[in-house]
Amino acid sequence: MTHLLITGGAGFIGSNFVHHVIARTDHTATVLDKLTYAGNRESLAGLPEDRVEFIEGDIADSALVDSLVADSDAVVHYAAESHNDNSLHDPRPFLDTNIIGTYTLLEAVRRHNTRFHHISTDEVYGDLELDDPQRFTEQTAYNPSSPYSSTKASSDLLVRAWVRSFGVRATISNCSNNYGPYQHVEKFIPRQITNVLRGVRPKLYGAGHNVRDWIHADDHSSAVLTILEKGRLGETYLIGADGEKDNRSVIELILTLMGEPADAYDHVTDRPGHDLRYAIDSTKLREELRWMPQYGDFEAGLRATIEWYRENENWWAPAKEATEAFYAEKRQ
Ligand code: NAD
Ligand code: TDX
Repeated sequence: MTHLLITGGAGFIGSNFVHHVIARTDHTATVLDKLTYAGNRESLAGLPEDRVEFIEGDIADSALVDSLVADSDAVVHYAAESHNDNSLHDPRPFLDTNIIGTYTLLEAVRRHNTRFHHISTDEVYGDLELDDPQRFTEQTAYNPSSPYSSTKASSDLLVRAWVRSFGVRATISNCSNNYGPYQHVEKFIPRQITNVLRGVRPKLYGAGHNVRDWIHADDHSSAVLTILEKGRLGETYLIGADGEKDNRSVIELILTLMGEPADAYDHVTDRPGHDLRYAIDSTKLREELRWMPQYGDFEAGLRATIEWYRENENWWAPAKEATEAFYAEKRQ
């Protein structure tokens, strides 16, 4: 049996991973999470207390991190400031958590020779033209656009350096856009679903031609577990499920699935520096580690996600007002 330290496990993808691991393995887990505005203990409700321990704390707290790493067989590192729009208005927390926090964890796993898996994003590669036949691969050069993605790129480079210079036993994964339960209402899909549930018109940035490569959060979890179990140390694996969709199509599909006219949304001020297109080639992960996504049907996954938000208003309602107040102030 393995004991995992999961950072950011009260956030969207981290909590999905905790549920996935508890359901599919006999591992135990300690979740280390600062409970920022993005963290929610309710996302871990119902998990067995004898298998999941929760610690509220900061990944940049080296004494705390050291003691937790000492008691763990492996660290899976999700904690981050994760929202591009926030990073455009106040970048500082992104440097503190994404760079200094990752550095703090790396120093601890180096001291204790602990297996480390670093969660990252396809945004480190910048963006692609709409008609570019190429997709991102593990060989694509780093070219981040936003404060968020530049701090994630920095954290990836720290991991690579700690592998090469100090022999840290680490792997990295860069995944595309996730959707599914427990995603904060600041993000595109939950923002629009909860707007419709509240009788508010969805908000599309600019013309909405931007393309994102959608993957269900549970497929991200199975990929991370596969890399943790079978990945080659020092390697990077891209995670994606061939889910490219433009934002306009996604907003129109949400409206249609929720019984509203497909054009009942507003165009709002575009995001500065808005990346045009992300697209992942996950051949390495599929061929080398035999991973396959299970949620091939985006429409079915989206319908289930809409149902989840319909049934879990208690989970998202407390964050909705503050999130929309932020967007209203920034006119997005
Ligand atoms: P999220 O914002 O929903 O969750 C982040 C969690 O980290 C929260 O629970 C928060 O409280 C916690 N946290 C923040 N700062 C902390 C600190 N200093 N110490 C301890 N905990 C802290 O983010 P998410 O969307 O679940 O993303 C998780 C990870 O996956 C991030 O590393 C992100 O870069 C990566 N990722 C996200 C996506 C996506 O589509 N959302 C895609 C690819 C990669
Ligand atoms: O109200 C909105 N309207 C809109 O058109 C919002 C919130 C977003 N958008 C657009 C911007 C993007 O093109 O939708 C797309 C998705 O936006 P986000 O949900 O903010 O995600 P994105 O910026 O693509 O980044 C996400 O995927 C990669 C995650 O937030 C990152 O953490 C991850 O690394």
